Amino acid sequence: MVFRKLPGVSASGMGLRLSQKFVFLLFLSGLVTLCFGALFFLPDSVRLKRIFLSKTETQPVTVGSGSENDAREHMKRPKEQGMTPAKGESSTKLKSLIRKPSVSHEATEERLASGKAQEDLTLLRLITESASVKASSSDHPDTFSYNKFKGCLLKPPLGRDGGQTSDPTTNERREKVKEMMKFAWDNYKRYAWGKNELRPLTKNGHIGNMFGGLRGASIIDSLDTLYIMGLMEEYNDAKEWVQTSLDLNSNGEASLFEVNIRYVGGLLSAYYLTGEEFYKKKVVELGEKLLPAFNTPTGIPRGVINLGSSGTSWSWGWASAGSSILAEFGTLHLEFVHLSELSRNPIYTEKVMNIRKVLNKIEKPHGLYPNFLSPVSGNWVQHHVSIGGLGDSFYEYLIKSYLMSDKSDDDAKKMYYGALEAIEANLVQKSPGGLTYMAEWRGGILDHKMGHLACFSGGMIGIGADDGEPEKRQHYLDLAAEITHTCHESYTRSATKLGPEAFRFDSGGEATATRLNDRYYILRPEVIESYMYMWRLTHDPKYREWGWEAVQALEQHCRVESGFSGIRDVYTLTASHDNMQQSFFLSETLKYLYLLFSDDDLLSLEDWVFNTEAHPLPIIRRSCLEDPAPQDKTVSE
Ligand code: DMJ
Repeated sequence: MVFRKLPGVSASGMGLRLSQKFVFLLFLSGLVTLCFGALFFLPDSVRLKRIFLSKTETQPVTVGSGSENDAREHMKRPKEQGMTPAKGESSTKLKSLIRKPSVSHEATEERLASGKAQEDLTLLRLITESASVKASSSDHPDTFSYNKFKGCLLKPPLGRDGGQTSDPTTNERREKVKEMMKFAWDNYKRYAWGKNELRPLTKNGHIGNMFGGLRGASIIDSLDTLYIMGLMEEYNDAKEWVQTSLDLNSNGEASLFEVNIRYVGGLLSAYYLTGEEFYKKKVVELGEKLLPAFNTPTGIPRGVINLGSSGTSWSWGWASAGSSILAEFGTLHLEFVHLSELSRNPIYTEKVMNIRKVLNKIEKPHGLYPNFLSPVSGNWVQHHVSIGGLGDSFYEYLIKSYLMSDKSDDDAKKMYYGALEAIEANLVQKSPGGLTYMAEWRGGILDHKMGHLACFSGGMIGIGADDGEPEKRQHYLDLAAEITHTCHESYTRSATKLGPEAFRFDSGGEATATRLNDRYYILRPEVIESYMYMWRLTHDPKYREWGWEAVQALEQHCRVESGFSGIRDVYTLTASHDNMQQSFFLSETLKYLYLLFSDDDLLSLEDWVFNTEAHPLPIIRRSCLEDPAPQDKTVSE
């Protein structure tokens, strides 16, 4: 016994004074704590830790490719970053804890006795800590369920009869468009297979430098078009190429925007339409490679990214003072939200929500969004505003984000209608001949020019009309129709009946290109895109007629022996082809034409939004997707 009676000190009980007892107890409890803590340093401490910690905390990092840079660090399990676990047992378990509060008293006691209550508490702590991002991750089951997704669609994706109409003329036209697609595809396959685009005059492939060494842009862009047209042999060739030959381990410099809208968008659509798991795997793998572009002081991504392991990014050399471009960083939202949806990793959504936060914080001149923004300071670099090139799809993605969220993304809605109001107040003009157009704005001075790219805005304003203020709905629909009419005029006023790259409303011109270098047409879709939306919204037969005029003009002036080509001058009948079959001709121009001549239930707008490359992405019906009841209403084709 180490205790002994000290001389001159009064004793009590065991012969120790009260103060001595206190010192002894203090010593004892210190000793116990020390011994207990030391257990954690023993080699076999993992077993002990398992008693006290949730499994998630002890599992090794399995997601992501290393720690070369910040973005890839984010790809590790979110728990390590102090975020909600995006997937894994703890969130699922917690959900069950929370959703089943009626656990019996006996069961609770049993868990207490077995020490499991501690685990429960740890799990509860985790969910409390992560409450801020709970909605984007822990409410999700571990993996995306394709069947459940399909059960949440209101209509079969391909409609009742593949979208075939009961009108024979419309069907013939639809068949014609399908034949054009087959012709474009067959020639691509024959002369440019695996390259990015077909050069139809020289009968070879084009690689270009937009996709950072990625190949097969025309294949990825065609997957969904081939599929909805029922060109199954061709679709299967495309699918097989993606499975066996789409190599994502490229080390080149890519446009973040182009890779996102074409590759990410194309793969996402292919997955949602077919349920083939390899598309999902590929697209998430590709999504990871895009994340380093967001490593800037503001989180606004730069335009160019190295897809290799360095993940370095920079701004386009031609963009003002190292700025990022509105239409580029503003055209990621739809795809990135779906990347989070499929991967169960909230990082993608967080990245695009941050862009929105930055945009909401800065002051907008007259409520307008200029085209160039510094990713370093978060300030506008120039006051050039355009609904055409450099700005266009940013506006498109605001309204489509709202629609894709099943009308729950109120921020997007607010930003869209706010922007539209500013556009109407500052940019929308009426020509002396009565044509409504969108001018460009340069620091308060109007440039009375409208780009072909800006012609998408007829469709955009159309699809947003119904959710505007009640008293403005008809006005928006009228505005959409007027702009679509103006864009059609830009076609009818040319010799070829195809529209120029840009048309003007000054120097005596009305909806015509007055400058030589604006006269070209590169198989762009925007005018036809607006016809398609306006047809769906109004069923005015003129839109189908206008689409048919475009088909005839494409056949006459752009079809060559081995594919379709852009032309250098829409005002002359002496053909001068540019020798390029753009991949967006397959994904957008021909798809929108096909949809125009189909029933509305082919890729119904009740279920789908199209990304800016016309790849259909499903509306996310959160309440249905998260309904724990099994889906039994799987929609059949
Ligand atoms: C396409 O790649 C997309 O529509 C993009 O938003 C704008 N340009 C082309 C088509 O013109």
